[in-house]
Amino acid sequence: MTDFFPNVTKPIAYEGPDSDNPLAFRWYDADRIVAGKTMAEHLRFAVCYWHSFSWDGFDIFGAGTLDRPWINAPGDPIAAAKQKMAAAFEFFEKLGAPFWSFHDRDIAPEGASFAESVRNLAIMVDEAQAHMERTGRKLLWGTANAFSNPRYQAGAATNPDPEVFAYAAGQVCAALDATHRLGGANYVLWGGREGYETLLNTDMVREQEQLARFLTMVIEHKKKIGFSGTILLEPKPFEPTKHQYDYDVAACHAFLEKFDLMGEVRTNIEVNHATLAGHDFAHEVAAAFGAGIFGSIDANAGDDRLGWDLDRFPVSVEQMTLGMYEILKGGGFSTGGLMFDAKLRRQSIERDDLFHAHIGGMDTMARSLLAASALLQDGALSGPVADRYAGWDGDFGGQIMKGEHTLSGLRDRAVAMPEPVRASGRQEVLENVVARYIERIR
Ligand code: XUL
Ligand code: CO
Repeated sequence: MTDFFPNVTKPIAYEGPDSDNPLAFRWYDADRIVAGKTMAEHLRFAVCYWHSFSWDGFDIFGAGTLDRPWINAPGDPIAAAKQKMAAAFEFFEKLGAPFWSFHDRDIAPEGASFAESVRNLAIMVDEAQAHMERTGRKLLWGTANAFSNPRYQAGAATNPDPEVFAYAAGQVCAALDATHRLGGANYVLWGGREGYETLLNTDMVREQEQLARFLTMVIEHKKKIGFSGTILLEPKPFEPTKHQYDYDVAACHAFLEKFDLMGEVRTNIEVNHATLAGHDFAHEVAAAFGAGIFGSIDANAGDDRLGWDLDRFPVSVEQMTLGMYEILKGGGFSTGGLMFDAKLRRQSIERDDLFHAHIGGMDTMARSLLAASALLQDGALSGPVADRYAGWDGDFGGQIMKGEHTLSGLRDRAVAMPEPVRASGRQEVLENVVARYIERIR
């Protein structure tokens, strides 16, 4: 057992809201029962490999800043990858998050050829399997990095060159096989560079047809190998390309409907991607449940002023309560969970900062779960919403929806009727209700 985190000598424990211990949970109490399930069962926390273990703090303006001795550790690339994995599993275990997630290239170095990359991945999947058996950690999802290598400069599935499509297909096949071997609960396809910069060089209709063909092949392969996890698309409106095809949940829904892929694929909603698309997090969750394609969550956040993907750990209980409320209302997670696709600020250079970030994120989500669950159980919001639509449950509203009235019939009726009576939308009352539930969490 390695000791990359010597300051954390025992697993992070729940100590309650009055604790001042920075290395303890104040709200996340894994075994506490909330609405019939433990907090751990509701929240299904996962740590991501890439931001936490493969990123040293570099940005487009400068080199890495973070103390990450497991990155580029001495020895050959496989020995270095094994050191990194040892650090990751030491962290997962000490934090007490039950799940993790990875891209193929996070855990295994890309080789000089495709065949070597596949061999590297197989070695590291064996290594991961041993760590998972030893520590009891589980895989929330795996994915392929089909966007970093220059070969993917013009996309993977949506590349104008079928040779690149074929290479990406091979890579995703290997990553899906790896996810299956590790018992992954889901497999994610985030668009990466599946989008475009300018219509001057792009055939958008053709590229989306290619994307559908690719996804169809992924589904076929999933069935062929007997992978029982869920295939998830992760919407994002832009970055890295100017126009990403999987813009938001609505765009993914239209895409799945158009190419007859409904029922096979769901969505992995990232909070910061929702806000970049001009939506609230809660909106995207509600849209996904409405369309029957809710899958999982990347639990990070942006910044009110900055219009790029900041991947901050979640700190706003209000924002997350509204999202958790929609998740619980929709029935909660099945194969999905809350995955911290979140990274530290570049000046948070100490290894222990990784613990502080995750503890804060897990406590924020646990508090949000408690508030959301109480709101739901008391019908604090559903009651007023039902009242607001009561007319549609009555005889007249029911007749309209059953198609028993025509446009001209309603015109004749309007001629004979007084002006409809308006009712208050009561938004501020309801905002105060939410605030009260958050204040009262214990
Ligand atoms: C990129 C992003 C990815 C996906 C996995 O914005 O969120 O990390 O979650 O490829
Ligand atoms: Co993400």
